[in-house]
Amino acid sequence: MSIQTISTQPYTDQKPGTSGLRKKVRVFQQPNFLENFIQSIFNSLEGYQNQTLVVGGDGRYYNREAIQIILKMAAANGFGRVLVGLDGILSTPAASCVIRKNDAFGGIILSASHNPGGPEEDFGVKYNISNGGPAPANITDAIFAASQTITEYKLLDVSDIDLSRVASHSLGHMTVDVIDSVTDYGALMETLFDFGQIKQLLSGGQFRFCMDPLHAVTGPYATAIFERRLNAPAGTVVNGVPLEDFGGGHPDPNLVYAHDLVEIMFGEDAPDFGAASDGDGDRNMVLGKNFFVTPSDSLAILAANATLVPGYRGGLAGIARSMPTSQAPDRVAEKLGIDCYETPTGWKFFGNLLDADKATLCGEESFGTGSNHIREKDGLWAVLFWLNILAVKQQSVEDIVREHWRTYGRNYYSRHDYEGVESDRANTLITNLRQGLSAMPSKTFGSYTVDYADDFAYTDPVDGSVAEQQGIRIGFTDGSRIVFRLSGTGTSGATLRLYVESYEPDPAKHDQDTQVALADLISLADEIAQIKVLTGRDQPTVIT
Ligand code: VG1
Ligand code: CO
Repeated sequence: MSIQTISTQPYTDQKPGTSGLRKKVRVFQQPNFLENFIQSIFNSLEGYQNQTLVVGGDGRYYNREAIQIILKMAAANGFGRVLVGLDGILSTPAASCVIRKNDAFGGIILSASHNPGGPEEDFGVKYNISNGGPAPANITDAIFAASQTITEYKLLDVSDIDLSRVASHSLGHMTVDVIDSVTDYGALMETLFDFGQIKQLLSGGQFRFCMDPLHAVTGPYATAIFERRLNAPAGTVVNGVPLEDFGGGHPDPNLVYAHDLVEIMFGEDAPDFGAASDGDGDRNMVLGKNFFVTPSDSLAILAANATLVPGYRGGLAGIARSMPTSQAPDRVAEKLGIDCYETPTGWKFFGNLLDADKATLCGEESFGTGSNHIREKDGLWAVLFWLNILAVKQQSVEDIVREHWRTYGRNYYSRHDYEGVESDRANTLITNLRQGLSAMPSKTFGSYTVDYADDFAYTDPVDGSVAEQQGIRIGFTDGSRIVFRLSGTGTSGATLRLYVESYEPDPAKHDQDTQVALADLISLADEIAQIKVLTGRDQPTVIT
């Protein structure tokens, strides 16, 4: 058993995006590509000798091979212990939980989240720090810088470890503990929610619930927690076995990709509550009987009802939402007399707010909700939160949402994605918008007058770090907004995201179809950004 030092050369394309490094599997399989990136992570860190590292992934194609490589590299680089999920499986929220619970130095999560999996699809690597959250920009910048000058990496020359049983192994001087993927996470959930009451709801025979993990990592967690621990009937969890290619689908919980669930929830004799989660288990979609809850509304409703749930009985310190997320949570914060922070897209921007106890609940419009219990968004947590509220209030999902709108007004909200656009065209569109910003204020478009127009910049209130160029915002005097930004998680071409929001206080006008309610703003967005002309697309690829 010896430490090998292997010569290598930099790859130029190892810059992490919104959430880690995401590439096609074939790119990761190039000689030394994964090894370079892992060694670059280690090279950019200090003080990890003999410390604990957590490793796990969403089970997608190449997960197991990557984990064996990472274990051998961690051992050769001097880590003392690695905790790895059984079969290499850890959901993103579970990894965050395990890092925090075991005082680990950090963690490596293997996932491309909601992107498809399989030999021709996507893979990803993300580094999380000791608070359990995604590495902030200064660390990901350092990793990228290290990847540009790398000359060698270290690997322990040993055979693979058996990840299929919970057991402890020695790898040189390092210990590898294969841990049950669900135990720590399940125990944490039990401290936050009223499991007794949820159990009564789920096992009473009256209330019907359907959970669809889309053949991704949440399957084992959902089955263990809902069906085994909370006595939900067998079959409550559908598509619950993680597959390397997610059954060929997009493990993305929205109305387009979670079609099985959508059919059930909008079909005849639909269950009372339905939910789906994404590839790595950090996203959630929540549905009532024939009713869709937007992620922005979901965050607002969880916040407004938080004191019904044991873990949040003491109230919230604050709320944080990403900039493109609707302003529905702001209205709840205002009523509660707490702050609502507006951050750039990506969970890494919530870490400091959570650590400093400035925010308790956080959320993004992209089906992400979470709290200070960990430092990642958490799909199953959101589902349990809703179940706890439903168990207490004994109302339907739709009634709860409509009651919320009556109290706070309704924020009509939609996101239009233009996927796979040529990068040059997408960049031109954003550059043009940027150049037009200064001339925008006070301009009128039909009944809309521009109140402000900027390229969103964020100063972290805790460490003062600044993030610029985080999305073009155009706000109108009636409170409506359109936002444009380019995705930082795609693996081919560019994805343009258009976010549109308007506010309707009048309950008599809360029954409109979202796309109809937003139609004027949507055509205005096209007029301002010339989306059709510049992307060459007539319509978005996905509307959520
Ligand atoms: C997208 C979402 C963003 C989310 C990120 C990671 O990023 O918009 O809100 O934090 O994915 O989510 P982008 O840059 O493509 O818009 V996940 O579930 O992929 O870890
Ligand atoms: Co995800």
